[in-house]
Amino acid sequence: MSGLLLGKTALVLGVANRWSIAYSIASAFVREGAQLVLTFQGERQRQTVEELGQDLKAVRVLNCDVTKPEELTQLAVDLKEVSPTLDAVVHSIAFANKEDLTNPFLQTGRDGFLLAQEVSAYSLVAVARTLAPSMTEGGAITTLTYLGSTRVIPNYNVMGVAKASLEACVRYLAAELGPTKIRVNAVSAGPIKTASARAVKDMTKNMEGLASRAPLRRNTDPAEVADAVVFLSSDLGRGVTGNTLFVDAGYQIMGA
Ligand code: NAD
Ligand code: IMJ
Repeated sequence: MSGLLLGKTALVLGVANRWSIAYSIASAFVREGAQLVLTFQGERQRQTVEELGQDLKAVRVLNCDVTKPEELTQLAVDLKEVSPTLDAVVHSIAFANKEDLTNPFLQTGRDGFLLAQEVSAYSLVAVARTLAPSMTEGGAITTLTYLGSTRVIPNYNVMGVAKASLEACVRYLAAELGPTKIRVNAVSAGPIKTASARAVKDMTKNMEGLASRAPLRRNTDPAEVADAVVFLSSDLGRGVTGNTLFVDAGYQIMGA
């Protein structure tokens, strides 16, 4: 441990299981000395995330469905009990209806479009508005995005549009929160086999092709995504805000 986050309190939203990118981030945060708080999405996830929280030595595990304003308000109240100030927030949350990730994009209905935007993009704004007042010493808000925001990736569809929106939210939030020394960034991860990616058709085959074309000739390890989030959340990242940092073995630079 090098203690990059010693003395800092960090909130990580989006741990569902051991394979979640948020779990790798939480684990790296603890390694670097942060006091960790986790959230789970509704009672169905409570037991699993509480157990993971114990393994990680999280100081608190709290309920928060980001589509419920009252749960966000309560989260801010409960966090105050843990620590008077909050230093780092990680938003590792996305959702779209399964059919909108398989049907042609043209068939995306209004409800599915709005659901993807609400959970995957607007929730960052809601989280920032609710928690920024607790970040009295400044701090960092970091979210997770994917290349499908700027390139057409088969089946990513409505999620690609939501990620484009998320990345724009990062820039507008960074501009407004900068004066209070709160930085806002996104990390764009290469494909990782999590619950949110396993359902994708031909994922294993696509990841093999991708590894063969990426400059580093391999896929993305969640631990290296986590270390990038540590960097952004630590004092080392003090000059970086409003950015999207690619942690994808270099894949996104390639033209062919
Ligand atoms: P995951 O399924 O482990 O995590 C997604 C999380 O979103 C879950 O914990 C789920 O509970 C949470 N969530 C969904 N709706 C919610 C709501 N209403 N309220 C609160 N939480 C809610 O999958 P993951 O791959 O770890 O995804 C985390 C983030 O990383 C997502 O934003 C995803 O788009 C992004 N990402 C994933 C990959 C990949 O290949 N796995 C690549 C780039 C970016
Ligand atoms: C998701 C769909 C299509 C292609 C995809 C992905 N590729 C990758 C992902 C190529 C890497 C994973 N990803 C980056 C995501 O952001 C996933 C989001 C997601 C996944 C699901 C699956 C189950 C479900 N709803 C989802 N909502 C969002 O019901």
